[in-house]
Amino acid sequence: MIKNKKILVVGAGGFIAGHLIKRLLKEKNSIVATDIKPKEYWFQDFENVESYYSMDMKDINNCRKVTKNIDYVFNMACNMGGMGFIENNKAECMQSVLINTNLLIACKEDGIKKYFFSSSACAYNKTKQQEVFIDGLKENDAYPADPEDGYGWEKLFSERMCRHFMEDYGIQVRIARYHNIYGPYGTYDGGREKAPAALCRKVIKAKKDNDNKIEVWGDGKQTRTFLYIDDCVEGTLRLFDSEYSDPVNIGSDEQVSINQMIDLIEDISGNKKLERIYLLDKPKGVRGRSSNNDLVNKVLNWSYKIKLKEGLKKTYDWISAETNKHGSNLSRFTKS
Ligand code: GDC
Repeated sequence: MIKNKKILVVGAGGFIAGHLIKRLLKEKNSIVATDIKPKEYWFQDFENVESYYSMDMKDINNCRKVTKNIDYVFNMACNMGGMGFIENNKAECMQSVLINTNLLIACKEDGIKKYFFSSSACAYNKTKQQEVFIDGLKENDAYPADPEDGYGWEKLFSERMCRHFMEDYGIQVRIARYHNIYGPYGTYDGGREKAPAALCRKVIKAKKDNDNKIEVWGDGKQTRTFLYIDDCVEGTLRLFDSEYSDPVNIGSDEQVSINQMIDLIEDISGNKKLERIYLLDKPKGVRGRSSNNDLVNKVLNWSYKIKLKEGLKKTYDWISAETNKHGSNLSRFTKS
């Protein structure tokens, strides 16, 4: 694992980066952290970060300010969210190409040796995700290119930009395709939340209000695989340490329907079964998505550990504590 290095983390105020930084600090690395959000809205507080900046990394001048004397760069920044956000904000999502491109240019100018890019399962060809239960997506299923409109195109394009900076300028790149990462210290309300946090929140609220219904987007039969944040951070660091420079799935292969995930959350809540109101006109994304983990198992000799029920319990307990603390007031985890 990386130790005693100086690392730039871009998107430091976000969910995955917050957990990553915590781990990098534990390994005695020194961190330069940037995010477009003002510091009070970053999802985690870090007392011992060497320096932090609230600035827009789409601007190359800002990238140039922070790439000096850095060993490694983790680009965890993009304008994103769950289906409710990415389906309705395609232009916003696509502009994140500017962050990755300008950051790579600044890295090249400053002789950065190694660069991490956080890609997404949304890079995969949509036509391979039209059935409810599908075989796990293998890395070469991203081509021929037909990714999620907007957000997925940004990810696929940026993956290739990384590859060309490696081929043409020798910057080592590592690229993870994340499959719906969830856990504490992430968005659970406000429009950017993904299904695990959104459905935990809805079940918690129904219990509190003594309501017997929840709203579900789509018919609940659509499937996904969800990866708990601790496994995501472990996989990310192992991938960074590896010799493998093409994109790799970082996901779980525990494929569930949204209905099955709600069953798990209801069990965790200890509450009665809720009536599900299916909202068929809400954003649904692909019909079925699952991660094939053959490559990650082979190149990292590693597999994720945390089962969905265990991860959902930790997430549920955290959201429950947050909503008790903040009530209906917005917290930094709910502002979009
Ligand atoms: O938002 P998401 O988790 O993103 O939605 C999964 C499925 O859950 C969708 O079919 C959605 O309609 C359904 N769903 C049911 N109820 C709800 O209340 C709800 N809220 C939400 N958000 N969904 C609900 C994601 C991207 C990410 C990321 C990952 C990578 O797509 O949004 O940005 O890149 O993919 O795997 P999902 O899995 O479609």
